[in-house]
Amino acid sequence: MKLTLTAPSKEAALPLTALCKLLNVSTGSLIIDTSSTAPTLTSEIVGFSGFTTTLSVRGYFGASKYISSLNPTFDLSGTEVVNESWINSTAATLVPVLSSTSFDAYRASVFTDFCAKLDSFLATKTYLGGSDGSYADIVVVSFLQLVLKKGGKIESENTRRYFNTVGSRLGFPELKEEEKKKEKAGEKKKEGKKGDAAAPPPAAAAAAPLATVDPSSADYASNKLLSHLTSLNVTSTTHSHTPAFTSDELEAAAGSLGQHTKNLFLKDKKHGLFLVTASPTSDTNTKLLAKSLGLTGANMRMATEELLNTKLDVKKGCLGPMCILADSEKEIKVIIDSALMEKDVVYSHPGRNDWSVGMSPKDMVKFIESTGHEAQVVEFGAKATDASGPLDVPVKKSGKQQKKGGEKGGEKGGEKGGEKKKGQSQKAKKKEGAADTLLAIQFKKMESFPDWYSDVIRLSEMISYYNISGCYILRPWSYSIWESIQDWFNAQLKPLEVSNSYFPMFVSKSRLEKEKDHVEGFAPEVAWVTKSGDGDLAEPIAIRPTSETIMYPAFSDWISSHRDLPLKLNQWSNVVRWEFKNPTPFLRTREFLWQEGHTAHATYDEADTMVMQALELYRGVYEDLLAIPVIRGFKTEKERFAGGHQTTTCEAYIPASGRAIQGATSHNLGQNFGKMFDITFQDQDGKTAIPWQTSWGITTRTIGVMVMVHGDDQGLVLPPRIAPLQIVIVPIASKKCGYDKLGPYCEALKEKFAAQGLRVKYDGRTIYNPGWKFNHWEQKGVPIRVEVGPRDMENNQARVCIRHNGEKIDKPIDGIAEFAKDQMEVIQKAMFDKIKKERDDHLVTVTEWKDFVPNLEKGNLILTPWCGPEFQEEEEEVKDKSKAEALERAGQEAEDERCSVSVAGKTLCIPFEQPELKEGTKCFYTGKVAKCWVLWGKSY
Ligand code: 87F
Repeated sequence: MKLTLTAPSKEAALPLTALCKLLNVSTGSLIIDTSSTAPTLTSEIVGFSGFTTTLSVRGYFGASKYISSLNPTFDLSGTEVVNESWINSTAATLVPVLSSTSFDAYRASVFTDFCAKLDSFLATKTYLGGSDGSYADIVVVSFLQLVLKKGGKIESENTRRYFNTVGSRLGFPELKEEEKKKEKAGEKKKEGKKGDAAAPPPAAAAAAPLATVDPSSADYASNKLLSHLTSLNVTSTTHSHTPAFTSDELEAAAGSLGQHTKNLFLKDKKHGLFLVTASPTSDTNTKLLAKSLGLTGANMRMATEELLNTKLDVKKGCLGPMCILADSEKEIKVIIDSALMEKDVVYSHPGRNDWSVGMSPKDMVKFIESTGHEAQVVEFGAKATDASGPLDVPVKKSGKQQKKGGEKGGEKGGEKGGEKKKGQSQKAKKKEGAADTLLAIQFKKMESFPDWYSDVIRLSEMISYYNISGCYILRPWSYSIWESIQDWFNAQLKPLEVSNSYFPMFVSKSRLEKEKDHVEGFAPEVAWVTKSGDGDLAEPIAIRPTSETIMYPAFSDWISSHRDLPLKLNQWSNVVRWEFKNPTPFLRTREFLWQEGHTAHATYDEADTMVMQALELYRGVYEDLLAIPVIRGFKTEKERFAGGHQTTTCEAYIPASGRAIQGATSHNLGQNFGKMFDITFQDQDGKTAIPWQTSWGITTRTIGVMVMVHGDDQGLVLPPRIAPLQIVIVPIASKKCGYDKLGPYCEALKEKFAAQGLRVKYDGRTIYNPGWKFNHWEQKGVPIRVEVGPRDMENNQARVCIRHNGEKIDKPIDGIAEFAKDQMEVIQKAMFDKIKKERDDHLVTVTEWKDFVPNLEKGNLILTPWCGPEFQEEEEEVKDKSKAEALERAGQEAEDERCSVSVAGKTLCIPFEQPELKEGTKCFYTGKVAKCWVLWGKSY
């Protein structure tokens, strides 16, 4: 298809070109008529005549700007002035659909919404704008076509007619009515079943054929369990079939799909509620189950239908593991049959028994864990009737299910309990017993870094997933690290006379947009509150993405004389930045926690001192608390905060990904904000002056960097200074020497450590065996584990195990606490030194372009001579060229625009510590005289 179009400006034409690229159509000739300044567009497109409607401009600009911005390879050198609210509204409708790689339930619901609005608009119109088509129509119909290609469905009549009218002029295939009708008939059939899915099918009802449920259907989108599943980004397929009430009926209706589940909701007076998901062929004898779970005095019974309805929000016959989502009180324990864990795909009901959703058992566990429940894997024997032989007593596979560490079985089960055999490959382990690996980190850091990271933050109990993309729950284990950072930071702020304060989280539109440079480029990330209840707010209000525009009007009120300066405030808060790139817990999240400092001073020099003092605090957080070396420096013109005068930064390095990451920033804002917010003071000579301001911030990203830098294949490794627990004491009980004897010995030991000011815990739980505990605390990164067994007691000693290097040292009780206290500093330093060496080994100097990309590929940080911080275009060229070259070398065409990281080399900073720059040294890229050394790298 070829389009010939005339656009009134380059700005207007480029987004349409972008859209065409996205659609893979040729733009033919593109004539740019820049003499037209009107916000309406004159176009000549094959099959269309000229149009002038506001809507066309709005739809056109909004959609195309967004489409364009999603793909950095589009040439968008011209930037247009557009009404941000158009873009925002487009962002809320079209963008989630267009930016998705799969067309899931969420996208389907957005699309259905969009079509419904469009449909009512088109009830009396053929085109959006006037009597003939316009840009808006092209954009909207192209958009519809894109969604159709992704698997979307146009359900509404007017929209379908409209699509065919405009689409035929654009050469899109017609959307046939027959297919629609067939679809509708199919839907009606299903709807007939929907309301009474739990009622037995009429005896004469013909069996419904197996069919895949369209994720874009309204039924799918409105299913809470499937929506939650979608939010977890797991692969699944849902099938519809005849409602099934028993395993036999299910087998008849959908047996061909593969491995189904039987699900039990059990109640025990003493031990509470259990949701059991097992293979239909497993023996789910409740006595054996109770025994297997180590429950004493248990009498497990089927829970009543009422309990099923109230606790799991599901009707009888429709139960599946996903129903656990309803248990917000977390009172139900989830048990999974280990036989299911060995299957590739497992099917269960998503709350209705005429649907079965298939997913991998790992994803089933992911779902359960995302609801805040632990999935306990238990091995049930096969049913007695099963040909495989007599009934076995269920054996607990994971250590978590072991009852007592000291019992024979417990000792034997040590390895199964989660302790890893050194030198045994993960895969081999996985094969041996899938249930074991459930509680262990399943990925190796250097083999599958993102998966490893996800496992570590969940299994260490730092993060739980949440049902809004980009938002995560910070559990006590991670929040406590944040509190350590806060405590340390607050103590440092005192001598600097910076006071904590708190400002509102909302900001009015006029204030947010007062300083244009400041919001420019950031605008798409601002989240707005537009409604209260059903009503629209008189004016939308933004949720703070940062607080300059919230604090500085108050600064204007408070500052009038030099006596009011310096004003030094800090705030601990949450901020919201609605990112569209892939989120990563801690590193890139839509809401995050931070500290933001804002100060005003009488002189530039005072402000500059403050900037450096704040940066020094950030160095302290990274190097002294988190044991992560950083490089401090200035940002180049291109990378600095546009609203300010100069930006300084702390850059950290993550060896496992070969990427740098900005750790924190401190800005010298100059007088820019003072001018905009009318902040003035009478100086000592009585003259009116504008103060010099600074702002600086560090976020919960710190925690993610720490995990990535120090973690290993066993899980988290915490630097002692911020570890919520520094020592855990684990008793190794035996039949002869049980908890009764070991307990007091361990408690006394605990007191010794506590007296040294160490954060210590005695893990005397009898339901977990030592192997399970070793694994658990290793995953959580506790710096020292102290093991106490019968022999240790006899010899008046204990075994000290160091998490970060695996060393084990037997120490007499006398002096053990002093030793541990010293070890904390030894470990802290060793962890820092190890990472510093690794970082320094990846720090190279490059003076010629040819060496640049090969070093980026090695994951190196690259120091080059550079023509100067002001050469923005050249810097952009290096970025683009290095990306193109790296992709070519890797044999790839383009990067996924949703990906949060790029292969391009970016400037990280102009390090404060500059090596000598010999006279006559040339810039490695432009060949001009070099003015400084610049640090480059791939970054987050
Ligand atoms: C996103 C949306 C709107 C960053 C944003 O670095 C505005 C912004 O101004 C924005 N993302 N920024 C820059 C923040 C500057 C500055 N603020 C105080 C800091 C440290 C803490």
